[in-house]
Amino acid sequence: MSNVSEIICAPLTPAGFSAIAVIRLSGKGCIELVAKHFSHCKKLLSSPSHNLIFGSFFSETGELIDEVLLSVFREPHSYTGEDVIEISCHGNPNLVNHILQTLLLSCRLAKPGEFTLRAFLNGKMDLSQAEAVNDLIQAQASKAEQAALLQLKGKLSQYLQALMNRITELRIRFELAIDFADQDLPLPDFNAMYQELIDIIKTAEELKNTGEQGRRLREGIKICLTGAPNVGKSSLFNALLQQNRAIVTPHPGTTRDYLEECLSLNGFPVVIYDTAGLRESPDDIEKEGITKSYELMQDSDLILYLVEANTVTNPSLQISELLSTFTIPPELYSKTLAVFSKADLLPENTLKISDGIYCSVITENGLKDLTKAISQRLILSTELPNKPIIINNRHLIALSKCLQSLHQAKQSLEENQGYEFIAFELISASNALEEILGIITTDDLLDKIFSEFCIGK
Ligand SMILES: Nc1nc2c(ncn2[C@@H]2O[C@H](COP(=O)(O)OP(=O)(O)O)[C@@H](O)[C@H]2O)c(=O)[nH]1
Ligand SMILES: [Mg+2]
Repeated sequence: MSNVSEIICAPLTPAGFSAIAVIRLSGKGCIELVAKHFSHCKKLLSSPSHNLIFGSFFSETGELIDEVLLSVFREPHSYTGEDVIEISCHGNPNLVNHILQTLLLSCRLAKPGEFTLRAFLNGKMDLSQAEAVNDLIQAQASKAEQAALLQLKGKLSQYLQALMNRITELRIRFELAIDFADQDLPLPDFNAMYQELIDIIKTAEELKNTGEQGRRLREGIKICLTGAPNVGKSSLFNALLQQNRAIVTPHPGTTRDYLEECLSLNGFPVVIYDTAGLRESPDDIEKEGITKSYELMQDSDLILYLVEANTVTNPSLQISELLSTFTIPPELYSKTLAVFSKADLLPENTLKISDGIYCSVITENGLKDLTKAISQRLILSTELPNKPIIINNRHLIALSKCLQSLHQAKQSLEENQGYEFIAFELISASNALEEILGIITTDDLLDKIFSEFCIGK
């Protein structure tokens, strides 16, 4: 772990030309360090926290580099909890570099996530909130941002803290029961304690069940377009993305490798795959592509199976009957949505399969119905519940560990094992939750978490 007393420095804004760029320094002495290069040195040194000062920034040799605006934050009222100073300069990468090089003569470059690591170490936020900072920056769609923001604001922390308190209180009651048994005192109300344990398990399980929604927010919902060659998969892929991404031709077998793109649906991040059409092919590359198509289908949350609308001649056919004619393994039926493509080629007044989704990329008819059907099928509600969602895989693993211990405690109680076993399991359950909040951590874990951050955060 790095030395927390060192001054660290990094640009907060991406490299490139922009109106302004911001460089942040954190650590005891950082304000004095900048003052050595600043025109209004005295004003800066006596500046209160949360103050802005305009002036000139000079190099080590006294050469004017830029006019800058300094934002001063005094410990503990800063992002990191230490003295922090942010230099807003003009957004020219050469200027930024020159200022940075000047500063780096007296301090060092911050590692990825190091500002947030310090915020965590200085108690400005717990570990789950620190991780939410990164999730928020990397969120791919509005719902993922909302979930990360809730976590950053401490919604998950409060929920876990409350759960931890309940587990601790229950453990203390069991520990007291051990003493009571020794001293021949009247026994506590075990029924109530059992009921409380069941309730705790239920609360932990409810949180764990949000993990699937969390995974979708983190990784994106995977939707795979499939069907025979030439049914219009690539055309639909482009229409959903609203860009000409995939090559479309009248020749079957055009798409041999798969394509992958992201879009946002109802605020949920979606990864959509255009795949090679399913057929017996003599072409090795196409065969390989078809194998890949099957793998992607297994891995997807939803399969859109395209069938050309005018090839379906029996309108009284049930969708379920139709599914059995698709060239996909039966275990995938439950996550498959049949889509009737090229609906514009149907003669007028053709009878259609009831509740079949018919669409055309030429007239764009039915495309809205298709996205609506996808949302319904995946239960992409427009509102997220006002409850925390587990979006982080590390948290999900720790929560599973907690639940395992809680279930073990329940079993011990049902089997009338000693209360010390139950107390032991309850301690393990709290420890698992403490791991999420970072009350229990190791340097390795912190290094791993914060190395995934970008520089300057
Ligand atoms: N009339 C009509 N033609 C379409 C539609 N969608 C695709 N096509 C045509 O069908 C052919 C095959 O399309 P493509 O998207 O490459 O099919 P893929 O092989 O399944 O990816 C192309 O000539 C497209 O222009 C549609 O909605 N209506
Ligand atoms: Mg194609």
